[in-house]
Parts: sequence; C-alpha cells; structure tokens
Amino acid sequence: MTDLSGRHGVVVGIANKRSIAWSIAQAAANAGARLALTYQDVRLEENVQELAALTRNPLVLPCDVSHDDQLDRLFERIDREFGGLDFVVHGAAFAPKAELTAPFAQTSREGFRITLDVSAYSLIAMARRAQPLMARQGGGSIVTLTFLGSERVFPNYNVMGVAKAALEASVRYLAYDLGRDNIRVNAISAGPIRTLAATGISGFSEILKIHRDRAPLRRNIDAVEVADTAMFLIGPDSRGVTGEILHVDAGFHAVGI
Ligand code: IMJ
Repeated sequence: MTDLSGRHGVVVGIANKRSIAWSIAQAAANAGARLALTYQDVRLEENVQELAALTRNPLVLPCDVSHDDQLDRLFERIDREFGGLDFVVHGAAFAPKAELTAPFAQTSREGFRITLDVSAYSLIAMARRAQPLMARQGGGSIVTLTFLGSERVFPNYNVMGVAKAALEASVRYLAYDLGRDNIRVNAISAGPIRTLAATGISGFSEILKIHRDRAPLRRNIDAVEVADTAMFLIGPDSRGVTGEILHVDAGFHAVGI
C-alpha cells in the first residue's frame, strides 16, 4: 500500500460524500498524508467541514477555482502551514446546466468560456502555483479527473467533452513543462459513477446499465477504485509515469462494438 506519511496534499472538487475527490482525500489521509481540503463557496462549506473532520489535522480553505485571488490565497496558506506541497488532486468541473441539455451546436460563447475556465484552465492555474512548493520538495504529483466524453460522444456531455479534451491536452503540456522539476501530471479517466456531477443527467441509469453490459469487466466502477488508482499516481510506485490518461472504467474505453 502507498505510504504518504509526512506528505502534504491539496484536494479541490469535493461537493459531498459521493464526490470522487472525497474518496481520494480519504485514501490519502488513511495513507498518512496531511491535507488541505477546499470548498467552492459557503453553500458547500458545511459539507466539506463535516467530511474534513473525519481526517487527521485537516486544513479547510475556501477556493473557487475561477478566481485567481482565491487561488493565490490558497497556495499562500498551504505554503505557510505545510512549508511545501507533495501532491494536488484536481476534481473541479462545471458547465452551466443549459449546456448539458440543449443540442451541442447551441453551445453559447459564455457557456463555453465558463466550462473551459472552471474545468480545464483551473488545472493550469493550480499547477503553476503548486510548482515552486513542489520543486522545493524535489518533486510532486498532480492528478486530475476526466471522462471518456473527451474522446467520444456521449449524449448531453456536450461542452464538458470539449473541456475534458482541453484538460487532457493540458495534462500533457504541463507534464512536459513541470517534468524538469520532477513534478508529474496525470489524469484518471473514470467510468460513470453516481455523484453530484451525475445527478439530474437524464438517462444516467441507462448509461450505467450500458456500461455494465459492455465493459470487459461487465460491471460499473466505484469511487474507491478511482481513489486506489489515485494513490498509485500520487505515490512513488508511479515515479516513471507522467502525461498519462489512465482509464479506470472496467475497460469500457477499449471496446469498439
Ligand atoms: C454529465 C452530463 C452528461 C452525461 C454525463 C455526465 N455522463 C457522465 C457525466 C455520461 C458520466 C458526469 N461527468 C463525468 C461529469 O463530468 C459531469 C460534469 C458536470 C455536471 C453538471 C451537472 C449540474 C450542472 N453542471 C454540471 N457541470 C458539469 O449544473
């Protein structure tokens, strides 16, 4: 098992106990890491505070990833409290609801801008601020979350698919840039899971059923499986892996028909 004792990490993208980012935070905390957990706004603060209380010595901080000043303050606090940083877990994504229901061709300029800003640019913004703190430790690991909708069409995923494609390309470019400081950047492409990000998506039960029927492992995946893979990408066993999109989807991505 991955040992993260004495390591420090920051996790963004926790909305509630179903969030994949929360499963990763729990796994990292259980592996001995000290964590900074962020909440997007007051609406989610109580949820994150409650969950954070289940981990040892947590730092709970506000951070809306679409605001540079909040990102600046987050990394200043982390630098002050932790004196460095070993890993970042990025699980933030958002598209305005209308963009996930109307036909893709109707995507608005503002909807495109918001979706790409929150879901893709935020990784670049975090990586740049994490870089000096990680370089000081001799390296680090950045892990983000993506979905197969970046590579193939899933009805209604729409501009989120475009944002995830930009996110995955950003993983490769960041891996190239930050590699000189021994900072690795990877993504986990998770199969469909019932999280807040999936609620209200019409036909989600059918998507889970199709995934279960067609995936080589003939089943769905859960957030704990994603967290176990995240522990590999955060920890030293993956020291030679960077710029990678690792599918944790019971093999669904490998199937043609
Ligand atoms: C989301 C929409 C359409 C199809 C979808 C999803 N499938 C899956 C998701 C097949 C698995 C969930 N997913 C992978 C996401 O990345 C979801 C992101 C998301 C969800 C919402 C819902 C509520 C809202 N904005 C959102 N923004 C991003 O208002």
